[in-house]
Amino acid sequence: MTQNYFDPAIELASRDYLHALQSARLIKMVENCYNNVPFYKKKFDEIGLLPGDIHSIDDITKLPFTVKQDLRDNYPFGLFAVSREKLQRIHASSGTTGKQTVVGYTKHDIDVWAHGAARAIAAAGGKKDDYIHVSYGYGLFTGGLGLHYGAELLGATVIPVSSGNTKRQMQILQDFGSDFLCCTPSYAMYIGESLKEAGIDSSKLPLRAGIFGAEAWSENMRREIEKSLNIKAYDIYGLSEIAGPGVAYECSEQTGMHICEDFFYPEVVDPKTLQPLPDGQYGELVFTCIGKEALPLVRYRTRDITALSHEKCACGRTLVKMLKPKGRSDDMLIIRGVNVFPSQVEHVILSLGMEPNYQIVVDRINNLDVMTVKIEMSESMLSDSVRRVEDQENKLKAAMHDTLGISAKIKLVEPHSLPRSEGKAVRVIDNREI
Ligand code: DLL
Repeated sequence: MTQNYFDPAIELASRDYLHALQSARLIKMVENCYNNVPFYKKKFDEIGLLPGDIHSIDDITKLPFTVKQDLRDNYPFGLFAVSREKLQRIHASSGTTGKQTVVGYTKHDIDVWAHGAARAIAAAGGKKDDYIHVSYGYGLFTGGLGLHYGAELLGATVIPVSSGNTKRQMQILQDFGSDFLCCTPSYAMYIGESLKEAGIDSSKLPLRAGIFGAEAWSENMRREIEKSLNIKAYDIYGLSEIAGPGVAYECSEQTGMHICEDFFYPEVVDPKTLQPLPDGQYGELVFTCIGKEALPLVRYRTRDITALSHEKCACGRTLVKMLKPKGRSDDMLIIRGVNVFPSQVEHVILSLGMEPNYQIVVDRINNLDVMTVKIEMSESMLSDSVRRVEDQENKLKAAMHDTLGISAKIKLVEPHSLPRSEGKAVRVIDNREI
């Protein structure tokens, strides 16, 4: 397969070259933090660290961690390292609890971010003559504008549809002949479902590929999307604190996402001991923004659970890969003392041939946690006998118990009765008051 690179000098660079680049950038970044962000000066002073103590990227573990609460405590602009006239854009995270986290970009930072997104589109096979249909939300959320700037930098044609109004999305897919669809995987599923309902044959559309991220999704879900939209589905990762979509992206191999480690230096640490973990071991992903001006975060704990791989990739890229995130440490539910990730529940549902339209409801009844998984039946199941539906419920119950180690109530519900999402899906309703 032909490989597509946007920045071959970086994407194919030797590890020695990357090490030197990362070292030089880390030294500069630490100076910037010390001189321009009082929060970091105080943190460094507290542990007796001077910028001169950092000689290379190998010294990264001397630096303290930053967490989301630090951004909240310094809301809205307290961690910015540049004055107002240098700021070009503000975004904010889509967090559902507490104050939103506000992030800022200089012109240079927007360019850095656009490079990540352009690399992602190119790695998925996007070219200058492609129509890139962007259905991520535009606004404070980084999805829409992130892919938009990436597509423009690549030289492709952007169709900035934004999210919502699925009928219009379908019309544009047909009439404009979009080549690439960019949205959350749950919205891609919904668009696929809506096309089918409208009697539109997706194999007749020019659509070739999709770039889906902003939430965890499984390999099974990838297969579902690829089938229903008749495309190749690529993963893209990012978070507003670090830049936005394009911090990491999948190549033709689809075996993990290459990290733009020339700008965002990754580590995976044990969430309890905070000690770095070797390749292949799952832990919490941590980023240091070695190439950004306005918000140079030091060892930012993302809460995302993944593992790194430096194995040679068949696509030729030397950039380290992060494996598909398993979820977030703060998405993890603790049910009767057992750790449960929504992604595990999704895996069970898909492995039994059902579609990933589900919702997890957790209640506390008589001091006991009760987990109910509502799953939509397919249209064809509706005509099944009660016996067959019960059989399927029992199979799901047994498989949930095997995978999660705890029992769950299973409730098969009517097709289309659970809410659909145009952005990130809401999978969990936790009614416990803890
Ligand atoms: O979701 C940025 C983005 C937009 C990424 C469009 C990809 C595509 P935030 O709203 O700040 O930014 O949310 C960041 O979303 O820490 C992860 O928990 C999750 N996330 C993002 N991409 C993926 C992915 C955007 N590919 C948070 N797989 C992150 C799993 C993802 N989780």
